[in-house]
Amino acid sequence: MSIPKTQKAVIFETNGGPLLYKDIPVPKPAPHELLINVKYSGVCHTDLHAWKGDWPVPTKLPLVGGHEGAGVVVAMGENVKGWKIGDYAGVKWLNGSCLNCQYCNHTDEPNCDDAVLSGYTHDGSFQQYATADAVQAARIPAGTDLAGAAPILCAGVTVYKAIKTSGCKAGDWIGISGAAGGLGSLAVQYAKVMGMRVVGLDVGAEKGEFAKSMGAEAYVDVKAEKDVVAAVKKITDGGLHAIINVSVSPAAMQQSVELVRKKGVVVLVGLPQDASINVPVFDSVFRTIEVRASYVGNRADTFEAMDMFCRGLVKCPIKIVGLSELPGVYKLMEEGKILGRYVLDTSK
Ligand code: 8ID
Ligand code: ZN
Repeated sequence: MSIPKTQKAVIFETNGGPLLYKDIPVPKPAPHELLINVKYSGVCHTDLHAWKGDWPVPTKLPLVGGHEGAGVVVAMGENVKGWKIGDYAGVKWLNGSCLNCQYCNHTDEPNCDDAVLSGYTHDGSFQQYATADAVQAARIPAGTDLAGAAPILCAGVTVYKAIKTSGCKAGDWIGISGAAGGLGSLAVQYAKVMGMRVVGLDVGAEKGEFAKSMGAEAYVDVKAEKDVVAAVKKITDGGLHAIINVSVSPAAMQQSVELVRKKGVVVLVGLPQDASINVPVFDSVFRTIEVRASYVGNRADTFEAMDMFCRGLVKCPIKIVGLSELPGVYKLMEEGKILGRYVLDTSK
């Protein structure tokens, strides 16, 4: 397999600065890394946060973003075991960890102090050739539709794990706040497959139609509905058993505390800039509610989420555009105009 010396990528030199579509060198895999010819990459809202510099953890600069890259292994470092050239592989958010600390030992590798993050501290999948730690790279079965599989690598894994974190059981009511977005559209489907009854929450009627087409049993338009709490309580006969917050709205996250019933669980996933929520102590004790956080997933979560996709239990609602069109995708995302996930074709 011939590997070129240069490739197309989208790179930025300062947070919020120009997104340059240009030729850059093809990276060389370190001894523990794969070189993956990325065919498709999903665009996650995290990539937009990273470009804008929204979070207190700094990005590497210059940076190639992207962490939902699906492609083919074309080379590997001398220490790599268990992969072969031609295997399908995925670049995901977690791109290496120490594998030796208390968190790694308990398979909480995303919490490792030395975690390497694709499209954040390590150049990611908005390029034609990306390097990925061979331990953390996702395995994608041969013959899988790579464009369709790309969003599973972050959005799918993250929401699958978040639903498990919620402790919801089959038959329970689960709310998905941000139901029509990249994470939300998959969360609705995974929750349904796992037997839960889903209430989607998002902004506008079009997003409601979309969330219902993904499997939501009910939908609450948070902008049109005057009393969101009452509406959710009515649908669910007293409140949600849990709610997964995948919106980018601090107000929605705050309100989610009121949407769960007694003993309910609020799961924080979306990461709006500078957000915090206030949980009144009396109310939380008296109603015995819990606020939990969920951060991507580990290798087992990745395997399980991908397996459910490959068995056709969930589908990624994608729109494919060229890699060079990333700035336009960020604009639509910022304006809240995306249904599901945009996926970039790296050949264009
Ligand atoms: O591991 C993690 N915790 C993790 C992993 C991946 C992504 C966290 N994230 C974070 C991202 O960084 C981002 O902050 O999850 C958030 C959502 O990512 P996304 O799904 O990729 O974003 P999107 O496609 O833009 O979807 C957001 C949805 O939220 C809706 C929007 O309409 C959109 O459908 N929304 C908004 I903005 N305000 C809302 C509100 N007030 C709302 N929905 C309900 N109520
Ligand atoms: Zn992501």
